[in-house]
Amino acid sequence: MALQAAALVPSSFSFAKEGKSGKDSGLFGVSLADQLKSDFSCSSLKSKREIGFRNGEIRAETIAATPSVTRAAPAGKKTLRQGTVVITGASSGLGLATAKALAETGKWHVIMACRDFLKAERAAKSAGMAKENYSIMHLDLASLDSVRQFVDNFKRSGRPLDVLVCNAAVYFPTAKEPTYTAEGFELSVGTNHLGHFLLSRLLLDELNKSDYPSKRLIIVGSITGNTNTLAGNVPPKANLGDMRGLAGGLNGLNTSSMIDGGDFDGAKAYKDSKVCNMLTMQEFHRRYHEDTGITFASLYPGCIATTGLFREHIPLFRTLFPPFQKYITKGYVSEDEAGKRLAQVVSDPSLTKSGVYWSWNKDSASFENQLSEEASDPGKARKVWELSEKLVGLA
Ligand code: NDP
Ligand code: PMR
Repeated sequence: MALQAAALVPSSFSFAKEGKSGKDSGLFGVSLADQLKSDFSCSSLKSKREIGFRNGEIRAETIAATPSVTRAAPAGKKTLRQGTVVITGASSGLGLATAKALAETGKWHVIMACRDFLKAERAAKSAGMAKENYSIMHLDLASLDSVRQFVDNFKRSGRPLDVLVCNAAVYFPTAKEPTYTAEGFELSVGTNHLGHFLLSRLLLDELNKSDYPSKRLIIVGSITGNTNTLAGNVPPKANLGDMRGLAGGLNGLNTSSMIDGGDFDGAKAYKDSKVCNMLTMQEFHRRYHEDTGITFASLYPGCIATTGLFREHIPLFRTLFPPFQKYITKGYVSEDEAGKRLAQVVSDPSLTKSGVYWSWNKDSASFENQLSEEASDPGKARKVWELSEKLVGLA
């Protein structure tokens, strides 16, 4: 049993107070049960669209249908056309479950933006998604060329962009050494943050052009990047520091592979990338919400302990993590349920508020959650934005 527990407890784990201010300080003065309760209750581009199909998109439907009216609307109301949503990393886990939830309403055409066509096609089929409700387009977030190619292909597809969901992620908890993206950025921050940063910047004008009643950009965050929670206090904790590593390009050569300039730690790199995701969402909101009306949102969908995210973890962890989350922390959520939650953030008419980090309580009701001090720091958000712009070639 000791061995089993050890698989879940990082060697440096302790509940020692960290001298954090305000929001963080309540954490250690309460029982685990109390903490668990709160954790769960806790310029537009003018380029014309080229109509027609080019390589890069596998159409699941036989006819390239123009998004269509799907339902008879109540008299006097305009009928709503089928929305188009791009979901990155829709070949498994949360992305797939969200794609399924949206596709089966018939109101959405899901573009599954995936690095592995075949896997995505098999996943869509086994999820029972109807051919006319999805397409697959190639996207490898670990290559900025691939991101740019995806954006070109998308524009050529002639589809409008109504919602973009930045969902894909990688997690390397046991890696001793960093690995890198095509451009030489540490792979987890490079994929989870920088790839999505470029993608969403390049697609912003497509979103802006959409005539859909509620256009949205959603970047998936997580509790583990938020140090105002128990989960976010499991070492190694997220911490961007002064971002000297990010400023240097995270290449592990003349600079650290870690954002804060420290030694490589795969688990920390993932959590740091999630902080970047949540900060980026807020910076988008500050810069663009008022002018564009686009809703920018992030979320923690719950602990989906069974997904491929943990594929690089030791087998013992993968065995114990689901029951630990189900029965001990009670933070567990199934892939289906998590997919419904993210689908809500995509399409629920009541979730249009911008700049929000959504979470769900035990009854699966959504609420606006509080981000940690670091993950809500406007100065850090601006700095992440400006440094990232340079790294991806936008500034
Ligand atoms: P999965 O591993 O099941 O899904 C991740 C997806 O990202 C896969 O489809 C994967 O593709 C894709 N992906 C990875 N690298 C790339 C790349 N270079 N280019 C394109 N796609 C890529 O994990 P989850 O479903 O758990 O994770 C989805 C999101 O949910 C992540 O943002 C994660 O941070 C977040 N999250 C997850 C939680 C959990 O408990 N699982 C909790 C909180 C947040 P492929 O299939 O080819 O590997
Ligand atoms: Mg965590 C409220 C308790 C809670 C929640 C909701 C999570 C979610 N975790 C909680 C508590 C704990 N975890 C505790 C007390 C421990 C020490 C035993 C613990 C350990 C732990 C590990 C080793 N937890 C983990 C790991 C991982 O490797 C996962 C991770 O950090 O991935 C980055 C993880 C997670 N815990 C979560 C969630 C959602 C994760 C998954 C990853 C994510 O944020 O996307």
